[in-house]
Amino acid sequence: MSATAEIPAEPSPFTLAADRTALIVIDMQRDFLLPGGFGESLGNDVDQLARVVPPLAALIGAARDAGVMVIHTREGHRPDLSDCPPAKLRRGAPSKRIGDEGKYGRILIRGEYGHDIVDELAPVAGEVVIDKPGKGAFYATELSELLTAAGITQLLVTGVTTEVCVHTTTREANDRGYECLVVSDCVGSYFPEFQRVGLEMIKAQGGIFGWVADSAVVIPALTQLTTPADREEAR
Ligand code: TIU
Repeated sequence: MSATAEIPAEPSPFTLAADRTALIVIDMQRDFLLPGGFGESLGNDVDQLARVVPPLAALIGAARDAGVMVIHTREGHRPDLSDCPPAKLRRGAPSKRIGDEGKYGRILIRGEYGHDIVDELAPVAGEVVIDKPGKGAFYATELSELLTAAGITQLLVTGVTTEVCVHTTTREANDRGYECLVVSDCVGSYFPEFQRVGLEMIKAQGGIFGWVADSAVVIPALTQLTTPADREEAR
């Protein structure tokens, strides 16, 4: 056990630091993953996202065991839609829009069943859930203050969708000085091509936005880390 662990990531090794890392789980909500939700209302094939759940559940478990902070986000809006820009509401020609009644309650509205996180990845007591009105998790949320207060400088980035909320959040984090490692099998897109290119774009140009590695190498690194209890004992 040690305070850091080396991950064989691309484009270069990533040194994971136990007490400076958070795992961020972006928008693993029923509205994106289940038939009848927002994702499907936009014309997407929601089956594409299901494969993310098992490896992400294992990764979250490893982070919890290592005492690494787990932060969940949910994209959604107030029931009166006052925080939903008209341009977002009007966008495209979907069968249903944000705020409409869907199979799991009003689509992408806070407090509705569909807005919440899928059962398999439900937050446990003490984990932070950030409600965000936009694609990026830093926009109009308390995330920045929370990470600063916790001394976090590195993010393991997971969730959906790769080219939308995962990319936007990773770019926001990169500009704020965070080192981001995107876990390739724990992010998902409705479009296989966007999944492939989205991951390429993170690690291109010497890691222009960050690093990429899959859970098969990130989980063993997490298990090598000392836990907060170990670190307390060593003091
Ligand atoms: N439509 C789509 O791909 N994504 C979103 O609208 N939000 C997130 O990515 N969370």
